[in-house]
Amino acid sequence: MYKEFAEQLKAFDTIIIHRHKNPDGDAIGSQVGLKHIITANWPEKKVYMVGDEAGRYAFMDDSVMDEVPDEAYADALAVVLDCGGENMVCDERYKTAKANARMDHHMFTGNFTQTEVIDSTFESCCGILADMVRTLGLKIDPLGAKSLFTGMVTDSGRFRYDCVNGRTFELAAFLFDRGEIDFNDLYRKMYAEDFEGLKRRSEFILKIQFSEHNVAYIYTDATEVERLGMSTFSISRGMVGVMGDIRGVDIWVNFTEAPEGVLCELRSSKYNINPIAVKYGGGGHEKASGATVASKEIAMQMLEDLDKMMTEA
Ligand SMILES: [Mn+2]
Repeated sequence: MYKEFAEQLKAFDTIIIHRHKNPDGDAIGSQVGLKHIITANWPEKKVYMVGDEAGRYAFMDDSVMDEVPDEAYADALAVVLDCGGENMVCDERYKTAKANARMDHHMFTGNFTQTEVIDSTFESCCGILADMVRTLGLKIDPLGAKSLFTGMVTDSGRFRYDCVNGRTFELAAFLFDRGEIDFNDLYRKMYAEDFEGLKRRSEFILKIQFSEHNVAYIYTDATEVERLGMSTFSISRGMVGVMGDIRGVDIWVNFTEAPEGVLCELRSSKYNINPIAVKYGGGGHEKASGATVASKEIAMQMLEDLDKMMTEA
């Protein structure tokens, strides 16, 4: 499967790299990483990266996106990375490219490009790219290796989640030997927080509630969202983690009222909460999933379902 993907890369002079919107470390890492894999192996090719800005991952080298005119797609290969759903792609023009391809590690829910490498046994898309480089004996430059390494770290929760196995460490070592990676510097950039952010997190910690069987949850209504002056995404995705290390809590969920509905971020350290996200029209991974529901009532039903999981466990 790597061969077919690499053949596509070889066949095109222009390659435009996409990934999911609201990028995380894996999205930016795989995007920058693939760019540097391509330029290391085929320096004559034109490679572009498109999408919304890198945000808190702007510290990553070479993570500034390119402005790409529509015409550029006519003869190009568009690659979509780290993206499990069509509606999540950062720039829809991948559909207008001469050919398109996708590499991803989210649960497979259907093809939406022509050539697809999907493997949900990997912790990150960066891990799949690293495996491709190693398997096919491709070249990678130090910046590319560092980018992939960064994405592996962020998507594996610093090598902590279930999907981490011997292969993860082999590939991390493979990248480490080829990158110029200063752990301390990198981890500091990833995990250090502004004091303002720290204070904000403490506000959310004080909002934590518990269901009857110890599912932790936070509910932020629209009035509070406005008062906080934060984006609903940064509340929903950014604050779910404050519940992550509470002793005795195996499932936690962050509810945030947004114009499109109540955003639900579900997490577990032990159980597969994905079917519950799917039941409410969402998706994701076994222990990290999300959904958007129409009302607080439905969100509370979801909480009941999660609570029920705890009694069955
Ligand atoms: Mn990912």
